[in-house]
Amino acid sequence: MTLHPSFSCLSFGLLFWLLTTALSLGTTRSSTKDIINETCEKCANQSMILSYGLCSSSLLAISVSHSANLEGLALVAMELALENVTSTLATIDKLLGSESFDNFGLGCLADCLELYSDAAWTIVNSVGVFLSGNYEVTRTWMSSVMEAASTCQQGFTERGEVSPLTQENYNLFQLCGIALCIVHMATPHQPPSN
Ligand SMILES: *[C@@H]1O[C@H](CO)[C@@H](O)[C@H](O)[C@H]1NC(C)=O
Ligand SMILES: *[C@@H]1O[C@H](CO)[C@@H](O)[C@H](O)[C@H]1NC(C)=O
Ligand SMILES: CC(=O)N[C@H]1CO[C@H](CO)[C@@H](O)[C@@H]1O
Repeated sequence: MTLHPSFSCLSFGLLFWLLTTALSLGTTRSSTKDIINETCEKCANQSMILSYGLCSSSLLAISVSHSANLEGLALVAMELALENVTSTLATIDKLLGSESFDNFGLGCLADCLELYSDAAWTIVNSVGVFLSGNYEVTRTWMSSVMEAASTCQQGFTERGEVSPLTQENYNLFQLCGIALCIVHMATPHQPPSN
C-alpha cells in the first residue's frame, strides 16, 4: 500500500502551514486570552455527544491553541483529525496484513480503508474551504467525516463483532464534532433586527 507516505508528507506539510496560519489568526486578537476550556465547555454543553475531556486535553496539548481565537482552534481541531486519519490508515493497513480476520472482517476493514482515505481528502478540502470563508460547507464536510467514522464502526457491530477500530472511530468522531462546533461558534450570525 503506497497511500501512507504521501498522506504523511501532506499531513506534516499541512501541519506546519496550519499552525503558522492559526498563529497569525490568533495573534490578530488584541488580548490573547486562553479560550480553550471555555470553548470546550460550551461545545460539551451544547451537545450530548461531545466530550469536554477529550476536547480540552486535545487542544491544550497543542501550544499554538493557547493564543488562538475560534478560527485558530477550529484549524487545530481539523489538523488533529487529519493526523488521526493518517495514523488510522496505517493501522488499518497493518490489520489487513495481520491474517487474523475472516472474510467478513477483511471486508469491513477494506470499507474502513476507503472511508478513511476519503476522509483525509475531505478534511484537507474542508481546511481550504474554511480559510476561504465558507463555514457552511466546512460544517457539511466535517459532519460527513463524522458519518464516515460511524459507518466504519457500524460495519463490524452490525454483525455483533467488536470493531478493532473502536477507539480510532471514537476519536475521529469527537475531533470532527469539536471542529464542527467551533466552526459553528465562529460563524457570523444574522444581527437581530432591533
Ligand atoms: C483548563 O482545564 C484543565 C483541565 O481540564 C485545567 O488543568 C487547566 O488549568 C484549565 N486552564 C484554564 C486556563 O482554566
Ligand atoms: C455549561 O453548563 C454548566 C451547567 O449547566 C454551566 O454552569 C456552565 O456555565 C456552562 N458553561 C458554558 C461555557 O456555557
Ligand atoms: C494516533 C493518534 O494521533 N491518535 C490521537 C487521535 O486523537 C486523540 C484525541 O485528540 C488522541 O488522544 C490520539 O492520540
